[in-house]
Amino acid sequence: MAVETRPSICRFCHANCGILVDVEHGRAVRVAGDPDNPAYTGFTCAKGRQLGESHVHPDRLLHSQKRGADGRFEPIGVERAMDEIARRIGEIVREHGPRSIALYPGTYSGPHPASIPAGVGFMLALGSKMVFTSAAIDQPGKHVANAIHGRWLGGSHVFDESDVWLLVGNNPLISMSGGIPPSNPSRRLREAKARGLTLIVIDPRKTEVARFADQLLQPRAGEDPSILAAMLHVVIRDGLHDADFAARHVAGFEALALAVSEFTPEYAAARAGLEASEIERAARTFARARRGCAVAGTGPNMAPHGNLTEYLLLCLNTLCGRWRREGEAVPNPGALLPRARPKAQALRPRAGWGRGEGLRSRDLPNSAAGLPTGALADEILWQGEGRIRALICLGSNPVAAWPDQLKTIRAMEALDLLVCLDPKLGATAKKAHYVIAPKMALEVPGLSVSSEGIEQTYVAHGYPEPYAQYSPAILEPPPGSEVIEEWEFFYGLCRRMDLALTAYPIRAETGVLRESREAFAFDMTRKPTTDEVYEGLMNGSRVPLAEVKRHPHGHVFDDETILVGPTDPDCEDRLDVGNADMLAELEAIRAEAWDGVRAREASEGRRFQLISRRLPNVYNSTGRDLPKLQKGRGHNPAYLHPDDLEALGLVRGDVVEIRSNHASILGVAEPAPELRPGTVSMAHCFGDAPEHDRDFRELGSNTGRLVDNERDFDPHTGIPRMSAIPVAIGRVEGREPSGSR
Ligand SMILES: Nc1nc2c(c(=O)[nH]1)N[C@H]1C(S)=C(S)[C@@H](COP(=O)(O)OP(=O)(O)OC[C@H]3O[C@@H](n4cnc5c(=O)[nH]c(N)nc54)[C@H](O)[C@@H]3O)O[C@H]1N2
Ligand SMILES: Nc1nc2c(c(=O)[nH]1)N[C@H]1C(S)=C(S)[C@@H](COP(=O)(O)OP(=O)(O)OC[C@H]3O[C@@H](n4cnc5c(=O)[nH]c(N)nc54)[C@H](O)[C@@H]3O)O[C@H]1N2
Ligand code: SF4
Ligand SMILES: [Mo]
Repeated sequence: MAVETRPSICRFCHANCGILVDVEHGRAVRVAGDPDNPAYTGFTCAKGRQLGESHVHPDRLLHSQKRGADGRFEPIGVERAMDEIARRIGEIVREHGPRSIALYPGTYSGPHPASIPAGVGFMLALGSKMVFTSAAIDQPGKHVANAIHGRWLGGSHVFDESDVWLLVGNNPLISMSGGIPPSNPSRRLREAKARGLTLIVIDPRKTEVARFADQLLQPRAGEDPSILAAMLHVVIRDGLHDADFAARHVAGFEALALAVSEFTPEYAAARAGLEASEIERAARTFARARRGCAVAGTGPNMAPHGNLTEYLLLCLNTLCGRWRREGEAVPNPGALLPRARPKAQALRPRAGWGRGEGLRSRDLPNSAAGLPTGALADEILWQGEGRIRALICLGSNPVAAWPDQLKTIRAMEALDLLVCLDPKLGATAKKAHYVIAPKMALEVPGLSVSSEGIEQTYVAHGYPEPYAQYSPAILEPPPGSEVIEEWEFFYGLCRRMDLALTAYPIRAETGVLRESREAFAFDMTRKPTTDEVYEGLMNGSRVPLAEVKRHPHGHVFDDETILVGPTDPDCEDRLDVGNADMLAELEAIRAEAWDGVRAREASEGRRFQLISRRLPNVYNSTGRDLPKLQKGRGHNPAYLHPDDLEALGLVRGDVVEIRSNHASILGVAEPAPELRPGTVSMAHCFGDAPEHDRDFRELGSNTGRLVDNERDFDPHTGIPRMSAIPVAIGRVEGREPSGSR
């Protein structure tokens, strides 16, 4: 049979790269970048090139599974699985109320546009608000900060037009996140540098993106609030802020100025292990540029005070006026997003937390980042009325990803019903009562809408042009398999439970003001096709889906220029840079006896900081089992500075014990001269349950196990300290390590 080459969208990660797939005998035998794609221009990464392999992986589930009383899995027809699951959910709801059912959409709910809308629609139809997302253990500070700072309805400056960019703890060349557009970030960065862009990076590790930095600050982890407060101190002290903008659109300036007045560059530098001149220079460079944004990533959001870090970054952007003004064109008038209706005005702040029903555990509130996923294990293990008894994992893997892995495992085992929609029997799915085998990316129609829509939740993210792509399904599922799409599962449950399924559009937290979309009611009498569902979900898009479909290689729909309109004459809304809670948190940081805390940590042996990172060839817990990606290395190395290795008497490949005040894991030492000494940098979502600990060389170790979710957590979002964790590092010698104790 001839090889047929078909354009499509990669969905190994969230970046939606335009690809060309060679299909032969119904298999994707080769995946390459699509040079005819106008936004991605031929880019792919190693993971994307293995997308085809992932579909035919020997461990892929071709049938849904049910775990029997003996703990073994047997295949089950998916219709029967849905019958049984719907019945069980019905029983639990009748006995304990809808609140006892929770949904956790994770990483692989993103690539399929109908997945989350249907999952959340099912929960709403059921009457349960217990939807927990990975956003609350990712960058929850972004959501909280956006809410309490307020939204600028004209949108922000974007990367492609900027002359300065500040990255705080993110690595867009690997993660495809951080405001450098996900469409070929390395090309965009090279072009921007050639144009004269100044890149400033604040990261304890000289990352892939930091190699391009004009200024790299390599601080101690966890000191971002002090560093950013000191940058604001410099900006205000030297009068580098946009005073006209502040006078017209900003509230709280005096309070912020007072709060940062004690954060001198000298003070912050002492805390962060930097030179004061580095902070001075970064602040001046950032403020003196004309256009650009400051953006943080997962590192500082997982370190303590993530909300404050994100808030101070918004304050910096706002004081420097990095928002689009009247008469400027918006970069993306809308493709699959609705048409932009931008205005040069603020939309006043909203509550950052305390919104609606919270948790029993520790009285944690609901926040702008949603319910506190970092505490969901506690809510499942809760003794008493209102406990969560059933959990649906939608493309997610709690045992790999949640803080405090051992508690997470206890929680999964305590559930009356655990259902995973997952193509693998991974660390969590192994604990499930039912695993629903899903279709995979190339078997499902694709849309580039998640990369476009991210501007509505993360400042300065998304596409810098009205780009969109649609791909039909280009593969049939493997012969003999019975796999379904995630939305079909929720639709199937609704049909069985006599519920009407409606998908609601997400509410924009930031980004350009746009026309609205309508809720989409699924036809419950005749099952729609996926294309019909997409059509319904994309209602109100500026470019009709039918038009997007006419461009199989993707297209930039730059037929319309939309300018930011004037401020409404009666607009009194302001962006708030003086939020009292945030400034009180900052004051508390200033009052900390930080050197005493460090001396105590050191006296107890915890002289290192464990920091988070991402590896190029895995996507959270996915990709570890693809031989061409791992090339024989299945573990997540414990990266340490060579000086630290020497001081510890270690060489590459030695086994170390990494101990927090909560637990310990084993790691394989690897030298990394790009690290700030005193840090250990290790990727998450590796390892498995304790019975596999001895296989740490093949499976890696789970850094989440070191996290205590109850001792050191954010009171508003519940995210525990997942980076900048004080740890002891010790050499393991004289015995064959047996794993974590
Ligand atoms: N210590 C520590 N913990 C962390 C982090 C950290 O940096 N450090 N990072 C956090 C972050 S940012 C996130 S987002 C979370 C991630 O948290 P999760 O989303 O819970 O974890 P993943 O490992 O991404 O889970 C994805 C699951 O989807 C399955 N899957 C793969 N392909 C498909 C598919 O096509 N369809 C379906 N339905 N499923 C599929 C995979 O097998 C896997 O089980 O982890 C968080 N946890
Ligand atoms: N290849 C690949 N791509 C991915 C993923 C993956 O697993 N693999 N995961 C995806 C997911 S779920 C997400 S959320 C995004 C995340 O995207 P990013 O936020 O860009 O994630 P990282 O690449 O881990 O970058 C975090 C950086 O923070 C630094 N850091 C750690 N602690 C601190 C601190 O306290 N302060 C400062 N200033 N820096 C600190 C680390 O050294 C690291 O370089 O990536 C996505 N893309
Ligand atoms: S960056 Fe993400 S979307 Fe692009 S090729 Fe790699 S895995 Fe696929
Ligand atoms: Mo994430």
